[in-house]
Amino acid sequence: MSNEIKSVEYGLEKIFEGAQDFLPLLGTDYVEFYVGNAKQAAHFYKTAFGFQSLAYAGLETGVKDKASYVLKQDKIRLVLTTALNSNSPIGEHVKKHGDGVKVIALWVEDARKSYEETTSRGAKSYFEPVVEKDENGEVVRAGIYGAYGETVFVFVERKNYNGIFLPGYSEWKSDYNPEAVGLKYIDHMVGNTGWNRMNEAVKWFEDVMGFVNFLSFDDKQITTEYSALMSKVMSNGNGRIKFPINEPANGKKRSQIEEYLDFYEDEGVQHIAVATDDIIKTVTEMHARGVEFLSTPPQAYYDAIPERLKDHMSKFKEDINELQKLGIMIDADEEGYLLQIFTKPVEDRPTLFFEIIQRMGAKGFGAGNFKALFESIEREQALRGTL
Ligand code: TYF
Ligand code: FE
Repeated sequence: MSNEIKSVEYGLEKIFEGAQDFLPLLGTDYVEFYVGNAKQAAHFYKTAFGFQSLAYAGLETGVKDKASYVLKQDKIRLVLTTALNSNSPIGEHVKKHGDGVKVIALWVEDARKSYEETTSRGAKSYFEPVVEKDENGEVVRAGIYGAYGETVFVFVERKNYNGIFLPGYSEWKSDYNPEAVGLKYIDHMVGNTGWNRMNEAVKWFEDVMGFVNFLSFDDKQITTEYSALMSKVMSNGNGRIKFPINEPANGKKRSQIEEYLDFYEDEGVQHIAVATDDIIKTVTEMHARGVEFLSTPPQAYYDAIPERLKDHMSKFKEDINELQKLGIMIDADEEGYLLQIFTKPVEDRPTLFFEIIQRMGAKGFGAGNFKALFESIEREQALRGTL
């Protein structure tokens, strides 16, 4: 299936040749979750995902209405925030959605300009540029509402800030420091939109953010016996930031996207894909720490791998048996291959989950794995009675 999808047609180099990127992005700065109990969520991400304690803001640091724990692993920063009283927008968010991603923070050279360029193109303001200072320097931030649900984007300009995270946060020194599991950076973050909403979200990314649609999968490509969905991958100018967007499609049974929309009670972030350069080591370690992954694809899936890898087989370093034992999936495109695996949802509501991905040259999203992946998700849906 992956052979049918030609990323070259949408080559970013071509699209951006001569064009001006009005929103240059340096990377993902942090991802902030609104959760019911940030202390316990932080413990989970440290223990199970190997994140390290970085910073804290809450009662002890003079913040009265919320507590935030900041975790770090290589280039990834997660912020887990909870409300400290009942009349908080954070609590409202959790009441409606359960735990989930609220803020996608993007690292920029110029937060004011990012805010002006996007709001002048139609973005709705979340908050105007604010300058935050402490003895370690200055940070400028500004926020806009995003393309789906209540998810927002915050632009972060770090000037020459050399504090631990942001002004207002203290260093979080903990005696409990489980080792990292090899997660390196955020490869992509996927959003689920409602019925017939994907193309509006795509247009928002094009018009407001200057992104391009560099891969598309229709419901004929993404279908199983039971359910279907559509997906378009949006990328920024330098190709570093990618936001795929899904929408449910009609099938015999309930699409996993519909299940998400029903339980999140809104559009929102569906999965965060994090990169590793040793997926076998990372996944073995996460398993040992209690992370639950989707069930392993059937034998026939693994039997077909040498055929799928064809030209890349000579470069293929991993032991297929070892990958199979862990349930890791393999896909290839023109440029190379990739290894990926998906966790079960990390909350009681079947909403947000994680993907662990190792790219060995491939720039795609594992289209060749979609069928096996969605069948695995459907097995979970069946257990929940939500298929
Ligand atoms: O990000 C992607 O496109 C892949 C595949 O509901 C995927 O990780 C697509 C849709 C979905 C789950 C995974
Ligand atoms: Fe993904």
